[in-house]
Amino acid sequence: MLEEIKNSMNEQGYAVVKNLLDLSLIKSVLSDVDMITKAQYSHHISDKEYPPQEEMLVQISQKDPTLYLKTLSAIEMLWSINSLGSAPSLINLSKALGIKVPNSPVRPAFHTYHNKIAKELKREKFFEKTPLHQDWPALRSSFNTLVYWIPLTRITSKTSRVALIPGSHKNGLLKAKEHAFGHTIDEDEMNILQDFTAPLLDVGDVLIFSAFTVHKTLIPKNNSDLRFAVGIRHADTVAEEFVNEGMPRSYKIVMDMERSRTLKSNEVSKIRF
Ligand SMILES: O=C(O)CCC(=O)C(=O)O
Ligand SMILES: [Fe+2]
Repeated sequence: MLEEIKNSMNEQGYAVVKNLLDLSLIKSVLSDVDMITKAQYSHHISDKEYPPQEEMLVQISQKDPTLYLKTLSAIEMLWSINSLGSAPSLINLSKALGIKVPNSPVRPAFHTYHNKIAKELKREKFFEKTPLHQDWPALRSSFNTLVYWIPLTRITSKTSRVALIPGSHKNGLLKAKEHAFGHTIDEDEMNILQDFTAPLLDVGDVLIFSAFTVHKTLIPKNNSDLRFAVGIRHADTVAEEFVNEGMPRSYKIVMDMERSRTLKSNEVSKIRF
């Protein structure tokens, strides 16, 4: 099993690992996501009744695409999402694949796709799906950095999902240009690119790929599902190339001083444990 995963990672730059995650971890994320969605909906849209979750998220995006993106960002702060990334099954697999001291070079990402939400995001010039890219330029972490793409909903042939180019990790870092997403692979490099593969996954399965594997979001025709996935990265803290650079961080933490200034002191004292 491990040999198969290693071979696939070395040759194809990706591997599908069946039943890697405990379903209770995923249920706990979904339950938190549900509570967050309801809190945003009842406060910003209507406190009469809750429509199905998909409808609540569509309405939030229609009211204000930025509010929708803030909702995703709040979801990315969840401990339940962090628990997926630090699950012993993932940590042990990373170690078995050569990551000696695993770290998280970036916070977990909550990836969603829904046709109607995509339309609202496009309207405001936000990116609604990822273009062709490698993850490594946004991380600049160890060369053996692993990307775990963890579906929280079943991925069928009709679901939006990750499409990868097998073996593309072997070309190392490709030239990229700027894009609303951050960066995208330069058209000049396209001639080395061949066929895509877009694995189908059950909840509990994990798609793992090299941070150099070229991939993008694939949207099948007639897609109408709401898809949730979590993106986790494991990098090696003691990799030579990272130690050589003095272990830099690629993301800066900037405190929003404006928020702190506008807090009303009488609201703070209500707290009871
Ligand atoms: O979920 C997606 O559509 C894109 C995911 C992705 O690019 C990633 O996990 O690195
Ligand atoms: Fe990516």
